[in-house]
Amino acid sequence: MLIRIAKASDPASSEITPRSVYLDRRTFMAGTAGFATLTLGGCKPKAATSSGPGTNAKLADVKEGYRKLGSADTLTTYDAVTSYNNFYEFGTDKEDPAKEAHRLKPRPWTVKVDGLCNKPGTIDFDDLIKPHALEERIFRLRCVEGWSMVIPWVGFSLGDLLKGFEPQGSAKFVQFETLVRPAEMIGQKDAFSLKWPYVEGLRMDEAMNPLATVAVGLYGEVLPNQNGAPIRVVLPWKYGFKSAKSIVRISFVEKQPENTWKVMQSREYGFYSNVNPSVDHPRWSQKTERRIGDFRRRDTLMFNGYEEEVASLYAGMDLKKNF
Ligand SMILES: Nc1nc2c(c(=O)[nH]1)N[C@H]1C(S)=C(S)[C@@H](COP(=O)(O)O)O[C@H]1N2
Ligand SMILES: [Mo]
Repeated sequence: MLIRIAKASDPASSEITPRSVYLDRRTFMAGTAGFATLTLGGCKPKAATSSGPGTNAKLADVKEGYRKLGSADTLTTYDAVTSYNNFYEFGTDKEDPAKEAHRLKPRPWTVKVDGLCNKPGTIDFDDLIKPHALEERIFRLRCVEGWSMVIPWVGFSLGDLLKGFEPQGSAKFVQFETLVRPAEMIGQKDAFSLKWPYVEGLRMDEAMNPLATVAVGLYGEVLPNQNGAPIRVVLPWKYGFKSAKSIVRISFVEKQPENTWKVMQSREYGFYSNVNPSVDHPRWSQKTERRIGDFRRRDTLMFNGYEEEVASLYAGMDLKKNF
């Protein structure tokens, strides 16, 4: 079986915390860090992850993971998270992935692991996930286009996944590759779109940072196709395009790998792509952003607000040159 789906013996949805309480609880928890167990109205709320509002299968046994948010951060609605997407494999409009991604078959799914590691192979998705406890991790997502969301992902540390393949000392970077299957990904038939497969990469120490996440779900449910089913990465301190979706290959390499948007327009997109309000995109400022669901723009934060967690990765680097 895959990532454990809730059993019939689990509480019926009518017994589960109503969505309004779930969201209130999130607002209430804003500003608190770590893994504290909080209470609401004197009773312990049920696991938030048992109350996903969508129609995908629920994920069972999801623990509370990272959830440090600012006082002005509230969860973006499930509807917005799943209907306003960038996933060019399904088309270039924000509405295209939600409309077209139903063709994608996220099972069976294998991930090929190769390059500089002791345990390469082609691994079935279920076997890949099995050794890892699932956590709900709530992160801001900042797109380079100037909009942002707050998303409750379900997943685990990318570092834990990668360590299982025993990367060698010579592996300085890791590259991710997305599925190419034009019959299911109709945006791949568009000759004027990106070059396929979509590829992305990280320096090894970035990939090992505890915030680097493998996501297999959101809002307590199996990842919707439009969000990168069945497996994607989430790098919350980087612009959204670094977080490659529907991954089929992970390669350990010595040299800095290519990444799709840099290949397309190297003047506009770099390899590091850390959220940085003081480095403008050539065609637009990165100083502010619009949180989907909000009216006003807000200031963009250095490293998307995760400076404390990741700044040391870039000590001594000129982030204006290495954007
Ligand atoms: N394979 C692939 N991954 C991708 C993209 C894409 O077009 N193809 N778009 C990226 C961009 S630009 C963003 S902002 C995020 C959006 O993730 P979401 O739709 O789940 O919010 O996915 C990223 N991952
Ligand atoms: Mo993006």
